[in-house]
Amino acid sequence: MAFALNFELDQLRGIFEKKAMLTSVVETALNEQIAIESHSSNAYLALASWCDAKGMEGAAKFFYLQSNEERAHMLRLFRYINDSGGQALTPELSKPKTDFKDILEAVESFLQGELRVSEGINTLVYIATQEKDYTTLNFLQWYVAEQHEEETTARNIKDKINLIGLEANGLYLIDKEIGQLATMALAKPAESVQEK
Ligand code: OFO
Repeated sequence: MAFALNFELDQLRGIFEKKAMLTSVVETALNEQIAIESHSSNAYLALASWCDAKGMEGAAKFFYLQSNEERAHMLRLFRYINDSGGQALTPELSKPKTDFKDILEAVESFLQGELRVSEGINTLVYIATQEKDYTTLNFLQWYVAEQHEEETTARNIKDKINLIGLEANGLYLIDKEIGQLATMALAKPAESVQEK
């Protein structure tokens, strides 16, 4: 009788517990990346708010969008960890920088943020390779491509600011240029990552 009961309990556990497919090293590294993406989302929200307060509507639109994208990247990691039998951890938020000398400093902080994200992704790729976790390696390829794109965008905006300059109506033109990037991004199909 006791044997039959234990057998049934084991079967029930099998239904409710997903088999862990991640090593604890990979799961910890993925959770660390969640914290990085979450911080980026928060930092870009602060950037958007600073632009809004300075009357730069185009740049504000761009950074609000970037903030949403980073949250989507964080959720993609959440889903992956939990779908792989691990547990995604909601990260603690550190206070982001909320004031900037000018739009050039704001964009520089965006570029530095993206470089930090790329560093995190590269570390994850290294760890997944060491752990021979080829499924995670495959999952990370999307992030590798995304980071290449985002770093290029940040560098292009910085180059444009340096080219146009902040004098005369430069700020107006820069704001318009950055706003156009947001409009173009919004015209693309939305990210397919959703909260459960
Ligand atoms: Fe998710 O950090 Fe850039 O895109």
